[in-house]
Amino acid sequence: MIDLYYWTTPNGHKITIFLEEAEIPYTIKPINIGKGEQFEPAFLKISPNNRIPAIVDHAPTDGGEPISIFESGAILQYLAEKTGKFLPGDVRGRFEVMQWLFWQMGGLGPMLGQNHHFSQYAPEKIPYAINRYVKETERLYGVLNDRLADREFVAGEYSIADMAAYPWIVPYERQGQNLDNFPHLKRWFKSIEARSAVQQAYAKAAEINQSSAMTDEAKAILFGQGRRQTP
Ligand SMILES: N[C@@H](CCC(=O)N[C@@H](CS)C(=O)NCC(=O)O)C(=O)O
Repeated sequence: MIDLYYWTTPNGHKITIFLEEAEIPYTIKPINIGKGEQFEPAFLKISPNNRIPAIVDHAPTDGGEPISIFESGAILQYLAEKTGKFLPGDVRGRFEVMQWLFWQMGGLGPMLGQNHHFSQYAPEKIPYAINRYVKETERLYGVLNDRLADREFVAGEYSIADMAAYPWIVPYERQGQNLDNFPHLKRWFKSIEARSAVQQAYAKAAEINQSSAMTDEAKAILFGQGRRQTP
């Protein structure tokens, strides 16, 4: 059984999408990051970076003690290796997927996250910062659109690279983007949106968190974090 430490954000959705697609049983342990639950000592033992998602696998394939993992890319790779799904076994196919997974983890996620921050949440509207991240989002959308011009999915068959990228495209309007400008990306987006496992994953999110609005309390907790005091 897998415990998923989760909140209803793009990095959280990646993992519910995988678990729904692979049809493996899991228990959601909600970590409400807007209330500061990511700083609880028990969670920090699993996820020392105080970020969701994280998992604990109580039945690892080596038969040993439970394994805990943080960082959504590492979790996707772990689950793919455990189940033998959504990551090819051959070296070429595998690294086709891995390079796009790392592209998402190092580029698409962080840059679009900064876009959200400066476009939606920052107390001051800083035109330079908004423009920088909206343009970078547009550039990254263009890279993905070109990649999808002659293939159905990001890397071979539907894989963990698609599951990592999709949740970050969902808020495209908030990122100042119009999918009509990226027709291949739009076709890919619609095909993933229509998958029943993806719909299940988002339905779970709606059950767990009815309000996606960012409160002032949440902003105070999430933004401007400095070094944590060690106990
Ligand atoms: N690189 C990390 C990023 C995780 C991340 O930024 N999680 C956010 C929600 S999407 C979070 O938990 N934030 C809590 C906080 O900032 O304290 C991953 O992909 O797992």
